[in-house]
Amino acid sequence: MNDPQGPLSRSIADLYWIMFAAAVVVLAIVVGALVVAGIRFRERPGHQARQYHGNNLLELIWTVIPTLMVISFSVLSFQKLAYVNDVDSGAAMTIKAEGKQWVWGFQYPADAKFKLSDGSYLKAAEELHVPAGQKIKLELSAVDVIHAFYVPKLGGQKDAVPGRTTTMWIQADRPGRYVGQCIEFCGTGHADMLITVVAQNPAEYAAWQEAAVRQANLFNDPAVATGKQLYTTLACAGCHTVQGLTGGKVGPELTHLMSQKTPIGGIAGLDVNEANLVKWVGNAPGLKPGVVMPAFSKAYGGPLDDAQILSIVKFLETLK
Ligand code: HEC
Ligand SMILES: [Cu+2]
Repeated sequence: MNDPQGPLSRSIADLYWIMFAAAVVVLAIVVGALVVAGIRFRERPGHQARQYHGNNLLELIWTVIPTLMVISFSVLSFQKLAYVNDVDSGAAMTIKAEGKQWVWGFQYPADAKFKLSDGSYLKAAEELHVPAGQKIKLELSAVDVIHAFYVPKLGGQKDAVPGRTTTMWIQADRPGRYVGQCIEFCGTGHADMLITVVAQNPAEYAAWQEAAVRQANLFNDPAVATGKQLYTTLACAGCHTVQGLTGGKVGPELTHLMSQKTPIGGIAGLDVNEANLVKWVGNAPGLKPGVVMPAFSKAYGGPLDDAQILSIVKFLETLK
């Protein structure tokens, strides 16, 4: 909150600092007067402390000034509330954020850009991508208990309540990663219920959105399901680990295969991509004589046809 990175959080912080400054001034005056009075009017040799009963001027001052202060704070707050609650005007897009023990899920708008091959629209968890410099409306809901959305640098906080929809908005001045947190205690995993908002400039945003849709479509591809089925039922499972799926120890772990920088089998030039994976799974010994991984392509005496190999590779491509 003391490092606002967008118009909404800045406007909230501004109001906060005005109130804080006023509170500091009041504190200084009250404590100052207390100290001065304590020293000046104390009982001491040659000075007799006196009892006062009422002082109209003083009482007027300390009634009128605080009243005026409270009224001006109220006016400022109500003005600000109108700005904070205006989620619609000028909003570039609406994203649904759903709180669930203990993760935030994000549903991107029903816009052609976010459309997936199965007709649904892009979804993600924990990380929310937004265009920098644009107002984003959030529609909050909750599945189980009350959660609250809060990314301090980009906006205020708002509860996500089961059974209803609440709205808020966020905006980032500049590209960057902004961290936030569920701010309503929601159970044992509450502290892990993190939010990362990634604000990007238009070109980066378009690139991310295209890649995210492509990646999500991989999972919608029926070939991926077939490939996963083949991978788990064939010998692959006995030799390779994919976390959460298989635990083989003979070959290298494949959990993050697609993020791997080294080429397949360590063979120079055989970078990890679809075409090379098809070759490798089809006929590993042909590419690396002596390797224990057998050839899987029928063409090399294995059990699988080209379509089956391609679907295994489609599944491997989901391992990021
Ligand atoms: C008998 C054990 C065995 C079986 C069965 C097996 N592999 Fe392998 N696999 C290996 C070994 C060992 C390597 C490492 C080869 C090397 O780098 O020399 C490997 C390498 C790989 C690689 C390249 C990994 C990398 O980082 O270089 C992929 C991808 C792969 N296997 C996928 C599969 C798939 C898919 C199947 C099932 C269709 C399968 N493997 C079946 C043992 C096996
Ligand atoms: Cu929560």
